Amino acid sequence: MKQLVRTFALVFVAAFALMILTSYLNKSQGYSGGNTLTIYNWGDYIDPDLLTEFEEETGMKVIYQTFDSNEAMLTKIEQGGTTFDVAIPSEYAISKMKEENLLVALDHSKLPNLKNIDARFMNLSFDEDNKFSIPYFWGTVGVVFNPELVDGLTFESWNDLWDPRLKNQILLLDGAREVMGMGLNSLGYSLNDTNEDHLQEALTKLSTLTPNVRAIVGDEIKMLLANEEAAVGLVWSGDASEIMDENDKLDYMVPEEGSNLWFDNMVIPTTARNVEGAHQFINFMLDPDHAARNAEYVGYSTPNAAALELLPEDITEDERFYPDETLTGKLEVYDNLGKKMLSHYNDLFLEFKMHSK
Ligand code: SPD
Repeated sequence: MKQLVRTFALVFVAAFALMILTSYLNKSQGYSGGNTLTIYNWGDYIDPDLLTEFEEETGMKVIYQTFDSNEAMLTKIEQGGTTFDVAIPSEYAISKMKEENLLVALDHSKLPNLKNIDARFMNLSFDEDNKFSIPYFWGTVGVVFNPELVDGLTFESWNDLWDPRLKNQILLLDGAREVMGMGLNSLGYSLNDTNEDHLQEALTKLSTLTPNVRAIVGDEIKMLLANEEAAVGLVWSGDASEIMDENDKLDYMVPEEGSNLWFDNMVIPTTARNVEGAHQFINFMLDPDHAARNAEYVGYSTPNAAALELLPEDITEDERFYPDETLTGKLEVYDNLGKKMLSHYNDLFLEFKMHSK
């Protein structure tokens, strides 16, 4: 009898340990299902109160994971073994995911709040008819600078960043397309250029920037610039807006040669376990009040026309963050350059990073 009780206790303990381990692995690897919803988003890109409200409203449990580049997000989803229900990639990554059949076609009848999105952000070339993706935030790539720390320098051109007075004063966001794009644009080339001579020229030009580069960093770029640890940063517009909220001495500009106009959209990857819940979440984020609060919290520009009505005018009328179509018309959206060329851009960026150390 004692032996039986001991065996039973052992089996019980083993089963309990297995349950805890499985639940830990599921959470850390992005597995979901049942009444959970797993969201995969950029870091610092949602008001956490909205996640709590969504859980309270729907009874679903949200598992939330973050990434810091489209490339990292793509690799993780492509390699499988995860069950992200919602992800928020940028346009060229969406185009690549479509090509690789990694996206679920959306049921628009479950997204009544889609009517709130400004027509300007719908039916874009990377996803016509928004069959697979729904606008979340949009913006530009540009330069944030602290006029008090730049020795009278003004910024109009990408080439201003090469001024020797900026020695060790520039922080760069850690993005292959953004940094390579800056090199290409500074030479007058397109940020979608695939000509090998132009790419090598851009790399050589970027390597001459290294004396001015203090560091290549992730989301901490906001804190470093707001705390005046460096004078200049290559950033996404929404990060600039957040930095300038923290420190109003700073300013943001988009260089005259041109730059990137980007769109981050919500998608449902084919690995989703909770497609119904994913639609509910997307519709929740499209609600004007939720979208406005999210935009105010993260500092990025909302494509939600009804949410714009709820935001203060000093936000919506700031043309640095809500540029009109005359400016955006001059900017370039990243093309999906294909697997080989995207990985070549990454390799060139890695080479530049090695020079910058
Ligand atoms: N910290 C949130 C960053 C989100 C930026 N997305 C921009 C992507 C541009 N390709």
